[in-house]
Amino acid sequence: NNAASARLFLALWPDAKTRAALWVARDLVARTLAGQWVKPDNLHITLAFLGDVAQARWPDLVRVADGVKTPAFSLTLDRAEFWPRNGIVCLGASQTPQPLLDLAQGLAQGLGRAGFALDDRPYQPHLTLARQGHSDRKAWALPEPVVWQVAAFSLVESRLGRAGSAYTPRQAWRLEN
Ligand code: 2AM
Repeated sequence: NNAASARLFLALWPDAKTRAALWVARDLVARTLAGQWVKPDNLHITLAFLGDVAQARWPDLVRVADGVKTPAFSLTLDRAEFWPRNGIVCLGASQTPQPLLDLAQGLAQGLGRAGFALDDRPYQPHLTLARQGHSDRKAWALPEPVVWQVAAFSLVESRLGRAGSAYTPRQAWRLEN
């Protein structure tokens, strides 16, 4: 990473209250299985992963985000999942709100039109709790779902440090009420 570019992604970034609730759920899940746990400040749901973006492209990115008009929505994370394919332990929703899908799709389309390279895997909203996980179960219900009032999305920078990745929100966009 040099100063002229940054590793970026667009994400749902939890407010303090939601982050605290996520941490409670994470503690419960952490009791039952092993993995490399994500730090509390890093918890998020990716909307679109951009990778290294040159500074000169930032205005184009902002324009795409400005152009997306989706309503605010409520997201209920009610299940934990283990994905044996890549070892990810995450929270998910048994009911994905349509505005979340619209938001991710709107961003992907706008970014594609603006010439940003995105991976073409189908969007699967998830909040990663741990990587390199091990579990016998593939999915289970959370005793207490986390209800997240999603009112904004963020452009987040990822920097690799000695203590692992640190994610910093750089800009936020409010969803329409
Ligand atoms: P993950 O949690 O499933 O690993 C920062 O790396 C965020 O971007 C993570 O939430 C990660 O998802 C997500 N992401 C999506 N596509 C990615 C990719 N191709 N490479 C790295 N991270 C990606």
